Amino acid sequence: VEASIPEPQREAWLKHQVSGFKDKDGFESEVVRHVETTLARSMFNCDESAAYSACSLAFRDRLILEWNRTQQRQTFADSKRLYYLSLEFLMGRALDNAMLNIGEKDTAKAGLADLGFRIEDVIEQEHDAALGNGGLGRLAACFLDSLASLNYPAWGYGLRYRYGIFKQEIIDGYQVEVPDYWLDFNPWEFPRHDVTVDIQFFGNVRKSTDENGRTVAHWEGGEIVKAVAYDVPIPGYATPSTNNLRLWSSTAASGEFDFQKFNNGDYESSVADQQRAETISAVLYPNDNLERGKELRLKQQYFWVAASLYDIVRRFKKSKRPWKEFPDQVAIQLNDTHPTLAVVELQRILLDLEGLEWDEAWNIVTNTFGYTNHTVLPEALEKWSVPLIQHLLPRHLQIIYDINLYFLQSVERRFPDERELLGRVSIIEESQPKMVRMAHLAIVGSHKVNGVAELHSDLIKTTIFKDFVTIFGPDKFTNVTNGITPRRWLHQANPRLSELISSKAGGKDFLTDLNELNKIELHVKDKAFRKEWADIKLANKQRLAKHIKASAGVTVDPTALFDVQVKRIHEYKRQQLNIFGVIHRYLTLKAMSPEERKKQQPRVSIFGGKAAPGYWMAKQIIHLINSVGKVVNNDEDIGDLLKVVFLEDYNVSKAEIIIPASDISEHISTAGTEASGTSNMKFVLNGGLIIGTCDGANIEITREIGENNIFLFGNLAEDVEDLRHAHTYGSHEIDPDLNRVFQEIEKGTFGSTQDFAALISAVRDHGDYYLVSDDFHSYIETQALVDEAYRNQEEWITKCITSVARMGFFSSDRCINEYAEGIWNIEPLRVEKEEGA
Ligand code: KOT
Repeated sequence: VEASIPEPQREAWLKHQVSGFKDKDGFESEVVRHVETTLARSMFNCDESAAYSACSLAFRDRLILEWNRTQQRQTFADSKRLYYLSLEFLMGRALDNAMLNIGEKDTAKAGLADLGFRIEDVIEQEHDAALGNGGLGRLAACFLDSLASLNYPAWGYGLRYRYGIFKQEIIDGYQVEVPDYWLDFNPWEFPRHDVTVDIQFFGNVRKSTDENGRTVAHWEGGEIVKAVAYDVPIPGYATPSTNNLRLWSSTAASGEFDFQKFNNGDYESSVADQQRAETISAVLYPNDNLERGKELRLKQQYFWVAASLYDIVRRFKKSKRPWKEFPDQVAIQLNDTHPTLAVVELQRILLDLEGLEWDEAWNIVTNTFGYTNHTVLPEALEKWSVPLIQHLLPRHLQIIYDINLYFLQSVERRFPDERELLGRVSIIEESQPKMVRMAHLAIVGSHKVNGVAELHSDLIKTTIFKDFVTIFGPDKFTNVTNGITPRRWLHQANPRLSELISSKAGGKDFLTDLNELNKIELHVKDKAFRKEWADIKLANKQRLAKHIKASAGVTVDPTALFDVQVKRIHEYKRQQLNIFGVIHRYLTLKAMSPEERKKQQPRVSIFGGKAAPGYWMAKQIIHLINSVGKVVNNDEDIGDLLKVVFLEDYNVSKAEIIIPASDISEHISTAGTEASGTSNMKFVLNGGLIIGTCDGANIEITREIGENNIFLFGNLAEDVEDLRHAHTYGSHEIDPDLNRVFQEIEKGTFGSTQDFAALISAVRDHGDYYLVSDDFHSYIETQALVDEAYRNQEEWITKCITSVARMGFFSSDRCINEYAEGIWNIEPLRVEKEEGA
């Protein structure tokens, strides 16, 4: 690396090499320097917010130096890189993570104390980077952590939204959305005003013939929007490797304003042009598992994909390799179908701009891409109308049609007698208007397609992508079960548990090799260990109880059973089943004598999660939860036996408080609907048990921890179709206990009955698509088993310790290694570990 500096200047450069702070004293001096110079504040009026900024800048300096070295190492090694394309990166806070991954949190803690600050208060100042909706975006963030920690050469590419997922307020029991403007002061990004790409939209296609008689397409006219790169350093844990997340921001192409218009006095319209360009990266679409086909969303997708590919191709071309080596240097992973236009864009670059022949170009394209499917829900499968693509991206539509033509021709040659097959697998749906099926395009354009948990990967092969298995063979389809990073979700969120585990597992190796957790199972009978384990859980519950009091105004008893369901609000995730169950519990308690009540297990039912702003039913569920809480929490007969809490604005940093405090968490989706789920893994890793359906990763969690350590209930995925059919065509008897719950709601016990009518009639009158009634009895019975099991605290703690010990499989490190080996064909770059890291 040093040899890259020209000899005459080398000495000067090396003499002044920057290294960032080295110890507590150095850290303090950097903090003070940043307060006084970078922030231009006097050290005598440095508040917690300034301390956060200065502390972050001190750590950022360390990160960016390692980032530089990592990029140089990768360039010199010239090995294959992975590019992870995701419209969502749900990063949460960066400071705590940077301190822990660099291994200098203790230094910072002591240094901040010297300067008059508590590190917890400083960490609390940071605004979450919430550029995602839920599981899909958080998975991308866990993957970045693992890629860096495992020293893989990898970049993330995304959009720099000015507004992340909205902030949720609960007003009179209803969700209210408030914009999340998070960029006021963001020390974690580096604007690269020199790294820009012009992105074209609209216009038309002219064809010409070149000297070899080959038809060449020229995409002309339309408008140009400029993409500007913002880089976010991603530190690996206990390694100097620091990868890059590049986020694109949109701005008007010709400087600030169109000067022509400006000078003509058309000031307003030149400002409007600027604003229109900036609109592209302005806001994250707040839908989870739902696609609504909005033009601006398609613009976002193309803007981000085109900028990223230009960047990737530019980097590849510097190596002066022949094009056929592109897939040996570049792997691109499509995080769901959102970046599928990348397939078309790369084909366009190779064909129209680089002059390759179709087949040669297509070979390169299909060997480059991998596609991850995250959902089978029909309303989430992306389709774009042909007229919209024609208007926005005329050349891309032609290429999509050509891809489809060659694909269907090959299918027809191999399956000449199956006429319906062509229509089923076509990339174009012959509807009115015609639609482009993005999943079909992603499958045809990739060399591997994977699901995110075993059941899910089986389901896509046997249902939505069945025909493609026939066409491409089973080897193209594979499973990579999701994982989570133990750094954030154990070490950072639950430092005391992490410490206790390291004392019994022979050090911190479990943080980089999660299978090491199994060593703690040997200590399951150790009294002192169990006592400390229980103390930690109680302390985490006390912390959450404080948060509940402060944010929801409800007093809860930290020794009660904490029952948690936090995730996006969605009918398929069945928060309605949970709240109906809570009402059933309330009615049961009410019907008991005071003596009988005394024997019951006290519970706190904790909910959290956002509803998409346009998802009316989800908003009604939130309203019902809050309405039930209002009644139950103020009922003197009930007291501490049951409390119902809805926690406002669930996000990554709140998850870090909530998850370690859970006794039982709910993962109760209708079987076959939740592709994986990842919070289920986080809860178990933090010593909580789960109640769940046989769905997504719950199944593999059961396989790993043993069925005695999980509370499974409900119908199986294989029975769902028949049950739904029976609801529609047979008679649909509602579970009698559930009927009693409905009657109570309809009596007005929880307020205005009108609001909740739709939740009831979805079950009673509209086919109960999510099988709430079918699973109700089994759910209630299983909850009773949970109460019983919790009463035996010794048994319960044994279950918790045993489960944690067996969770090694669910590290995102395992998951990333599977992708690297089976899909990306990339290898880690060896780096010498720094001393003390
Ligand atoms: C789909 C469309 C728009 C936005 C998000 C989605 C989406 C999210 N599709 N699947 N997911 C979730 O992805 C997680 C990570 O793989 C899974 O654990 C979870 O089950 C999916 O619902």
